Amino acid sequence: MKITLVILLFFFTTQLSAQHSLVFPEPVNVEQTTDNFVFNGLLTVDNTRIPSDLFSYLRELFGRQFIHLEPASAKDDATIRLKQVQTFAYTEGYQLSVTHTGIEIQYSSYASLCNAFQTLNQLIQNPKELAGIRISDQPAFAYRGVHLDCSRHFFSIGELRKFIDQLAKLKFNRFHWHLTDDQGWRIEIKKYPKLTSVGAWRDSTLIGHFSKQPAEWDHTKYGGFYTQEEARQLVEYARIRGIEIIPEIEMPGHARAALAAYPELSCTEKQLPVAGTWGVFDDVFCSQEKTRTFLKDVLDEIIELFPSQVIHIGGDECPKINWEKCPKCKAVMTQNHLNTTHELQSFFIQDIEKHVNAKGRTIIGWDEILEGGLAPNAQVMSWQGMEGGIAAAKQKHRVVMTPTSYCYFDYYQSGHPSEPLAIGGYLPLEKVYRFDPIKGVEDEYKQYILGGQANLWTEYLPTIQSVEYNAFPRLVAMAEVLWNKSSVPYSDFVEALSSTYLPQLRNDGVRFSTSFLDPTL
Ligand code: TNX
Repeated sequence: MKITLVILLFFFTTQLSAQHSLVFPEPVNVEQTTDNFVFNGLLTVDNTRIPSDLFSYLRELFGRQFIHLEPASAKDDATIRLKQVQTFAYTEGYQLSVTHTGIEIQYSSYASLCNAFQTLNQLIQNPKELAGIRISDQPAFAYRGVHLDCSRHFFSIGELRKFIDQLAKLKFNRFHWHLTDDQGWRIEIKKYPKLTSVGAWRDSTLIGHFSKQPAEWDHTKYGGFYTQEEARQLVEYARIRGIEIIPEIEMPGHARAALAAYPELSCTEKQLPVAGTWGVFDDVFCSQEKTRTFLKDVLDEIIELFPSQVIHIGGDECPKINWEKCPKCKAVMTQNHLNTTHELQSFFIQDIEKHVNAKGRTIIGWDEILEGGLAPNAQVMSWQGMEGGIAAAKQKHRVVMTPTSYCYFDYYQSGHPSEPLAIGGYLPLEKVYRFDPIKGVEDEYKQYILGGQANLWTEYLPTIQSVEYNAFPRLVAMAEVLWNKSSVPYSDFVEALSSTYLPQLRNDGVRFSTSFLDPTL
């Protein structure tokens, strides 16, 4: 009898803890109570504790749920009571409780306050009553990122704002903005105006016309760019929502758009167009000093625009074939006693790093920056697998894990024949949910793994709707991985996703895939 009771109790408690709450990503500790708070569509808060731009955002966020968030007339009668504390081990953690007397939030920082309000917003199911609850929460990883390639296809600032709103809801805290690549340079640089007057535009004959016959091809221009003012405003927009934007300027590879604008920066100095097809191209930035000076000038303007501690300098997929044949590169090698073009790549990145470090910032690059020796303070974004990241962590470099097998959201999410054409690969929702950014990392090096990131490369994602379709719901799974290491069983996550989160996405006008619901795919 006793044993049955224990088994029953065990079953009951694990069942309870297995369920996913209303909040995505699932908070670390959730205790449901029956001490409900009854109210009437109006929540009041001491807004002197909330920066005014955050308060305006929160009013708009809650307004979408038909909740009026108002400043409390007197501090003591606020229905949301805020208390700043210094005791949380993690700066982003918070505590939130709902009782019949109202809502109490304990927070420690701006990020923590944002996270608490995102949680509260998701708890609201009806504008008259909030179920009693006690939450104490903190993220598993400090870096929770999403990358979007705005070179292969261009997305307007309005579209990016809507996207960032969705990232904020899921408590992502980094937006990696891929601004340059072979097929388009997307950020205004005052010193080099041709980067955008020439480099932001390509002939759309081949790409963008997948479904057309050659006879139907036109030669219209495709492209666009962000002005510095627009970039500044987006940085601010994201900051208010607790998200830091990390800009990426690709070097020495993926440079065809820049070289179309300034051919003298390549080894051959040949005038080539902005790339009009996908892939990896042999024409890259020459390693000569003139080119490195150009890139330093570009980075100076980028550093002015983006306050992020890290600046992404690309570093991936740089064929060395032109460097091998280039007298200017040969001279750099001789002068600096370099034996191989891999060492030359390392020299190139280290030279750029010195410049960025002198401005008080840190570089981050794709894992090819390990080749020929890692720059002394560089952080590594490990994409080809976990190995690059593990090797970098062993050298005590900070790492963001973003292996293709778990993090490439340009891959197919199901095998259904109606899936839109993708770059290849197969990454279903469940696999994302099973991602572990510290798998295979020895205990003493785990501290160097900052977190993980989902990457949205857009060769095959021509519109923001197609980006959304590939992003959701896989981003919800990634948020769970990075916030709570997927603490809830997958089947419970999926159930809650369908009943609770997908309706919210629908409500927000965000496209998403439901292919995960079909177990045969
Ligand atoms: C590899 S990941 C790339 C990108 C492509 C992507 C397509 C990385 C650093 N480079 O240039 O868009 O694959 O999946």
